[in-house]
Amino acid sequence: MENIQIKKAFSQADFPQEPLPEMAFVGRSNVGKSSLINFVFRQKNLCPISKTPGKTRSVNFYTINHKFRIVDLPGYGYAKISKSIHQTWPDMIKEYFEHQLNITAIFFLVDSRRDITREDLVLFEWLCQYTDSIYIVITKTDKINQKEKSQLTRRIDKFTENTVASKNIIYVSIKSQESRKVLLDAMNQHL
Ligand SMILES: Nc1nc2c(ncn2[C@@H]2O[C@H](COP(=O)(O)OP(=O)(O)O)[C@@H](O)[C@H]2O)c(=O)[nH]1
Ligand SMILES: [Mg+2]
Repeated sequence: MENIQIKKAFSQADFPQEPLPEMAFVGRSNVGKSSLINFVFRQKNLCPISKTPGKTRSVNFYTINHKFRIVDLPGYGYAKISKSIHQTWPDMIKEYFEHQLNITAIFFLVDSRRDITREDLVLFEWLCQYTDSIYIVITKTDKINQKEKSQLTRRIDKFTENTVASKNIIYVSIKSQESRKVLLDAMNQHL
């Protein structure tokens, strides 16, 4: 059983000071970020799952066995009035990437049933400056069939060609134990 310590940060001043490898999870609100973190660490309520998108405003740090951290960033893309692309990114996403220096990998989550938008691409490209180890994690794959999966793969190939992520695409579902193993294997490479 893992030892997990949780720290919620509402401002940069609350970010953990002790340098440990950090793996950041980024994704649109409701993409399945909290569910996936709970699933990987076999916890029921480590990350609260919400029916109301856009609720989490804090950066949540989960320190695992005093060895590394999983960082659950606020979901983006949820704004009642969105004036520009960047205004739908919570400020804390920017603060996190600009201040934490031990980011060893980024997991960029995309919902298998939603179209990849221009907003996703802008954020993805911006994130690429912070690490060479960026994974595209396609979530909720239990909801799509084989044909939809191939279509999705083609679209993703198109936007990742010439980027570091082209070989790091992971398909996951919290209903598949294999997904858990695949994710843990990827994380293990960045401890
Ligand atoms: N079918 C299915 N539903 C999922 C999966 N992962 C998450 N969900 C559902 O998607 C919704 C949003 O999940 P949540 O983890 O709160 O998303 P977050 O906003 O990105 O943290 C919840 O209703 C989850 O039960 C999955 O792999 N398969
Ligand atoms: Mg969440």
